[in-house]
Amino acid sequence: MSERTLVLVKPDGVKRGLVGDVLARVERKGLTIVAMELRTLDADTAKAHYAEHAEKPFFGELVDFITSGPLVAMVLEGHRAIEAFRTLAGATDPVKATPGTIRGDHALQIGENVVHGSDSPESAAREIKIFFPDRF
Ligand code: DAT
Ligand code: MG
Repeated sequence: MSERTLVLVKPDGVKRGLVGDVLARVERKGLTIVAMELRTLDADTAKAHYAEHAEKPFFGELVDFITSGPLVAMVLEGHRAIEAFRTLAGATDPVKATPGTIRGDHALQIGENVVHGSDSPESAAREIKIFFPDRF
């Protein structure tokens, strides 16, 4: 079951020089990069991407953080790509993320957890449209 997922190396990951590490893990896993771009989000795009969290107390911080510098957005394709990347990423809270995962190896704070990966086929379709309109 081939599917697509939207993955971000967030601004903390770019600043810390972790783009290569994330890409190496993605490629080693066998997922295919079918689109990729370095860009800095404006607040409206960030709010659209994280719309499901609009009512959360951390929403303001989340938008400030994700717009704080360049990020790398990519679309990955492959067998069960959505779940496959979420497994590579590890738990949202890096303290709980298993060592060997991206977050488990590289992060400590929940607000700066290096990567984003879509969590369902519906989210993936919505997020891919935000970052790569008209490409898929
Ligand atoms: P994920 O990124 O694993 O899909 P999520 O969708 O629940 O997690 O949350 C989106 C991002 O928001 C998450 O990567 C980091 C931030 N976040 C989540 N819960 C938080 C909290 N309790 N405090 C601060 N930031 C939080
Ligand atoms: Mg999420």
